[in-house]
Amino acid sequence: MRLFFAVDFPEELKEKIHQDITPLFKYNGVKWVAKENYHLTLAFLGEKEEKELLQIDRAAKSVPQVKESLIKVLDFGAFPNLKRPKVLFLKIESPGLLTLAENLRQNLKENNISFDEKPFVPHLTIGRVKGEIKNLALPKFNPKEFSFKNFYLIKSILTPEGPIYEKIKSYEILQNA
Ligand code: 2AM
Repeated sequence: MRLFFAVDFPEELKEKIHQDITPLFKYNGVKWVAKENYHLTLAFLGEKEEKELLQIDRAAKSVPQVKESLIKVLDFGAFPNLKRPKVLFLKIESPGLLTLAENLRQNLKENNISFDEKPFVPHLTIGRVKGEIKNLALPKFNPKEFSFKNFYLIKSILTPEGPIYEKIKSYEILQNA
C-alpha cells in the first residue's frame, strides 16, 4: 500500500481556500486537487507492506509532542517556480510543523523506514500542471491560520478519477498542558 504522513486542514478552511483559488480553475491543463484532498505532507513513504505497519506506527507514536501548533497558510508558490509552474501550492509557515516533520523523519530513519528524503518544504498542493500555463495571473489569497492537533498516517489509493486518501492512524501532537 502507498503511504504518507500528513496534517489535515479543518473542513471550513478547505472551503475558504477553495473559494479563494476558484479564479485559477479557468486554466486548462492543470489537475486541480479536490478540496476534500487538501493536506500537508510531512513524509512520503511510498509502497509499504502490511507487515511494516507496526513498525511505522511505533516510529510515529514515539515522535515528541510539539509546543506550537499554529499553521499559517500564506501565499501562492510553485515548484520549480511561479514563472514555469509544475506544481502550484500555497506556502505554509509553522515552526511547530517543522519541528514535527524533522522529528518524524528522524524517527523513520532510526527505524530504517524508507521515505522520500527530499528537503521538507511545507506546502499545500492545489494543482499539478500537465501542460504549460502561459501568463499565470494569481488571484488575491487571504492568508489563513489554524491550530493543528493531529497528524495522520494516510493510505493513498490511486484511481483514474484521482487519489482517494484514507486515514489509517491518528497521532496527537500537542504537549499536554
Ligand atoms: P505533493 O502534493 O507536493 O506532490 C501523496 O502523494 C502526497 O505525498 C502528496 O501530497 C505529494 O506531494 C507527497 N509526496 C512527496 N513525495 C512524493 C513522491 N516521491 N511521490 C508522490 N508523492 C509524494
